[in-house]
Formats: sequence, structure tokens, C-alpha cells
Amino acid sequence: MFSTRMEKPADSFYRQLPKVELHAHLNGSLSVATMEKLISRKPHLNIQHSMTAIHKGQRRTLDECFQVFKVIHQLIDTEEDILMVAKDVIGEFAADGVKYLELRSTPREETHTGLTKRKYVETVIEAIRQCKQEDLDIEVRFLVAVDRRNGPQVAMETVKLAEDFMVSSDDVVVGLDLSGDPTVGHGKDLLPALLKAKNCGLKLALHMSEVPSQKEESELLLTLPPDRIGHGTFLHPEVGGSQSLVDKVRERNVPLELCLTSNVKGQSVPSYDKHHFLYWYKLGHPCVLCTDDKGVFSTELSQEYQLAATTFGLSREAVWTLSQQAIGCSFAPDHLKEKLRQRWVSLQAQASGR
Ligand code: 6MZ
Repeated sequence: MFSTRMEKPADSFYRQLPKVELHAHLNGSLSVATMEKLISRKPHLNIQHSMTAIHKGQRRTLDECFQVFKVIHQLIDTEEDILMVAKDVIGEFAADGVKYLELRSTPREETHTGLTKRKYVETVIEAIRQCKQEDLDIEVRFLVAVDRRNGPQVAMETVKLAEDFMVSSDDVVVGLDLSGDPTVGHGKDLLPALLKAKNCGLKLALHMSEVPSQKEESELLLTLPPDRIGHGTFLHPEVGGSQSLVDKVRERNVPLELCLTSNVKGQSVPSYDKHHFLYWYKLGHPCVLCTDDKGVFSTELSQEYQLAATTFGLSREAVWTLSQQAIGCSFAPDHLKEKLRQRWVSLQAQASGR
């Protein structure tokens, strides 16, 4: 009944490579197994797995991708669902060799189940806590997401919620994400909320220039500046962006979160070899490989590393450097960054038999 078509797992080098995942939307990251559990909990919705994932060789417009999220959201509307989904996703990243994960998700309320936005965030934090208690070999932090579609007032409320949890969550909530359909709304309306977030100490990971024609918005958001940029597909002049945008990103040294499969399957990039990873990597700019939505785009972080390595001819040494550099781009506190760096050094020595 369900599609069993999975992408081929990455080679063991990429699976064993310790990795940092910084751009993962919780509800876009559900595996086939988790999706099957959700579908069996809610058979009346008549949702099939083929409606929630894009397999190898398939593509969708970005607009169609956002329709997929609407289907997935119908399946996840209770605290119980969120707890299961978040624990599954964290466990799967850990199994793929991810040692540090920043998960992001948009708090939702569902009146028919009594789910509130506050409960939503609490439940994700509880899932993170339980995974820690179960001794999973992964450190997890949470970014509260603002869906740009919901406008400035909801954005401000979300920032207040994130601020509360930043203070009360024992450093689990570390930042704010701006995401959602990039063709809807304008960043200028969200600027006051983003500024408030920044001023209260939340780190900002903002989707920027995911589609063409957002030059003006990107200029504006760069004045904040953000702490990381999601996608940044159309920032550079070769694809209609501008040199001045590139210069600003470089001057402020804002790392880019790059999601190869997502961009190719979502058709914002025509093919893997045309991905803007190469443009920024050649400049020596900090680039972090990420999955975006590993469930929807049927990928894993190990596969993204393998894809980048094979497409752009990266040596194993370069792949290690790339994964290690991601630690510095994370929102982890300094002591954790240091711990992770030491871990990388000893794992690399182990891998090379030293
Ligand atoms: C922009 C995206 C996205 O928050 O319910 N999201 N926003 N661009 C993308 N590129 C494909 N992929 C996912 O996870 C799903 C939500 O994440 C955002 C959208 O707002 C989507 O509804 P959560 O956990």
C-alpha cells in the first residue's frame, strides 16, 4: 500500500562521518516508518505516503512542496503525535551520524485537540529531554519557527514565546527561524519581530532569497544581520542576485545553510552541478550542508555529503573539514562547540587508524 521506494543509503564513509545538521524542519523530516505510524493512527484522513514524499527522479514546484506540508500537518495535531515525531526524527539523525542537531518547527494550535502553541514547544523540548535521558549520541537544540505566511502579529507572538522558552528551557531553545512559502508576504513587515528576537538574545536563522526577486527583502534582512542564512539560492549575481548582496554576506561572514536535494527536487536549482554551493565554497565562505526536509525530499545528511563530494569532487579531507566547520556555524554555546571539535579530532584519528 505504501511506497517502499527509498533512496540508496550513503556509503559508510559518509554515514560514519560525524555531522552537524543545522537546517531541519521537524514536520518535513518524517521517515516512511513514522509516516506509516501516523497514517495508521488517522486512517479516516485517507492520506497515502505517496502524498508526503518526493522520491528519486521526481520533482515538484516549490508551491507543490508547500501543499505537501499542509497534508503532513493534518496528520500531526496532538501532543502525542508531536512527541513521537520529534523523538523519531532525533533518533534517525543520530543513527545517520549526526552529533549535533538544530531542529526547527512552527508552533501550531489545533482547537479540536486542545493543542496550544505553548504546549507544542513544550512537547518538542520534552522529546529532546527524553532523547538525552535515553543517552542518544546527539546534542539537540531547538529553533522556534516563524511562518512568514502568518504575518507580523503572529510573528511577534512567536518571538515572545521563543523568548520565554529561551529563558526557561535550560538553553534548549537558542534561536528563531524565518521560513514558510517565500512567495507570500514581505520581510519588511516582519522586521520589528526579528529585531526584537535579536535584541533579546535569540539567534536568527533566516530563509533568504530562496526564490528570485527577493533582492530588496534580502538587502533589508541583511541589515539585522542574521546569524545564518537558509538557502540564499538567488543572492549571487550569476542567478540574478547582486554583487552588493554577496559583499554584505561576506563582510558579515554570515554562514549559509545549503540543501542540495531540496533545491533540486523543489526546482529552484536546475541540477546538482549548478547548485550555488560551488559559488560560495570557492569563495571560502562558510557553507553548511543540511537536509531541509529529509522526509519530504527522501534524503539523509550522509547522502547530502556524498552528493556534494561526488558532484564537486571533494576529497575525504575536504569533507571532514566541511563537517567540522559546521560546528562553528552552530548556535551551540562555546563549551559545547569545543567539546564537539575535540570529538571530531578523535573520530578523525580513529577513522584514519592513527
Ligand atoms: C521555506 C520551509 C521549507 O515547521 O511544521 N518549510 N519554508 N522553504 C522551505 N523549502 C522547501 N521547508 C519547510 O515544518 C514544516 C514547515 O517548515 C517550513 C514551512 O513553513 C513548513 O510548513 P514545521 O515543523
